[in-house]
Amino acid sequence: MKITIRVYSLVLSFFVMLWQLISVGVYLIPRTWHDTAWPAAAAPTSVYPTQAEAQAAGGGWYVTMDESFAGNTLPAPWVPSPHGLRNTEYWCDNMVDATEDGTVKILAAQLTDNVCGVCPAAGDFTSGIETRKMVDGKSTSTFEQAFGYYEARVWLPEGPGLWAAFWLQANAQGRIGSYGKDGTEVDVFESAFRYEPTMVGNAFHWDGYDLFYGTTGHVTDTKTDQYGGWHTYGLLWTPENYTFFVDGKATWQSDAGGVSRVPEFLRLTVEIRRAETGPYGAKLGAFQNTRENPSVFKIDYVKVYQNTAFLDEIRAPEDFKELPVPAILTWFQK
Ligand SMILES: [Ca+2]
Repeated sequence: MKITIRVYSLVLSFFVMLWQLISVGVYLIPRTWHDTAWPAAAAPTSVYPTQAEAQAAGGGWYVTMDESFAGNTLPAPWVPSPHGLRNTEYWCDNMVDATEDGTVKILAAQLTDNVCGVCPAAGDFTSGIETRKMVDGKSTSTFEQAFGYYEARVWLPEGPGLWAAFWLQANAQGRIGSYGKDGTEVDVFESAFRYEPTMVGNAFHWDGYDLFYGTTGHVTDTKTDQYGGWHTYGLLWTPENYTFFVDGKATWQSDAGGVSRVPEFLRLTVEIRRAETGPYGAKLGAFQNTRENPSVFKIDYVKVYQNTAFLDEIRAPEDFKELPVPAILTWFQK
């Protein structure tokens, strides 16, 4: 009986692997990890601070978001990340502070006295800001865009165990098939390298996060300490590829997942780890912050540009065929 089960499970494993290869194809194979800097691509960066200057400069660029968080409340279309348990930490509106000095601050702290009406009183708390909210249980963008140039100026949280990120996400990221063309998580930066402070991570994730999951990542040594000061992180997303920038310098280029063609929303978030290892296998350190420690992720501005040359290439998720997943295979998913 045991042998029979083992044979069945081997046969099933073979078909699961075959399905993965068909579904994810060559994108499961890691691409070359580059350490050399890429030549500067034709991104507008912040040299075009206003719509008038962007348009006057030509090249088809125009401003779609220019948010410097100058007021004392979080401005639309930005909203706090949804309340809830993320991994071991709670994301809570109480950890988003937009009230002072022209920045939005994402706090992180271990608390015993949290009061928000949703989360428990005790635990690890942090949050993020994003341009989507949950409407009737459905992820709905308050701002979204396909292609363009995206840049944030931020001050990374300096405490151990904290992992800040600027990322784009598609409401349809979990659609199986079409690789990442019908929606890819694009990580403009991930600060997972507190003990290698010159490193910056970038990654793509598509076709969900389970059985059919596809991913490619990259770590850049910027040779500059990313902590203790302001830095800009940028993404130029064209129909051909993605180019990442740190402080205006191109660091990596990739067409992983076949390049998303669908509008995506923006997120700037902090996650907490009490394990030593974070993403990219990097040592993150165990979170040990309290309110008194330097655990603040500061966001000074987010700027987004579009280019008239990209508009004809924008698609809806429904323009792509979604592969049906046989029920027996969903059993293997988490
Ligand atoms: Ca897909």
